[in-house]
Amino acid sequence: MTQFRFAAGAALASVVTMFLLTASAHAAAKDYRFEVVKAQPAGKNLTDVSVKLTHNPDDKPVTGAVIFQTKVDMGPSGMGEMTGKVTPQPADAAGLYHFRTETGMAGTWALTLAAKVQGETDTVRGTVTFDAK
Ligand SMILES: [Cu+2]
Repeated sequence: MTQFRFAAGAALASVVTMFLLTASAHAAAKDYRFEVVKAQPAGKNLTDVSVKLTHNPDDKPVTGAVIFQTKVDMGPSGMGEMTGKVTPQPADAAGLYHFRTETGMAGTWALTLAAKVQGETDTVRGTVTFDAK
């Protein structure tokens, strides 16, 4: 009986460990936020959007993240199926990430980003909104 209890306890402990590892990995991705710092018209149907990535626990800007997925759509205006084009521009040392967006109509658009952050196993994802003129 003692041996059985020990085995059950060990199994439970490993389940708890797995759960904690999973929970902390998910918490890591939520420790970040994307914010629009500037959205500037850059010609017909073009808007230059600058986004700041911040690590919430210490409120510090994140530099050197690799943005590997981008998308713009008109979801915030009730037209989620309407998409545009995003061209990432070089990031700067201050932790600002720049994108040129090409949008087919004026209104509020969503920019969705997926990033790899140094030291973070989880992908960091976020969506920001901006106005296209
Ligand atoms: Cu639209």
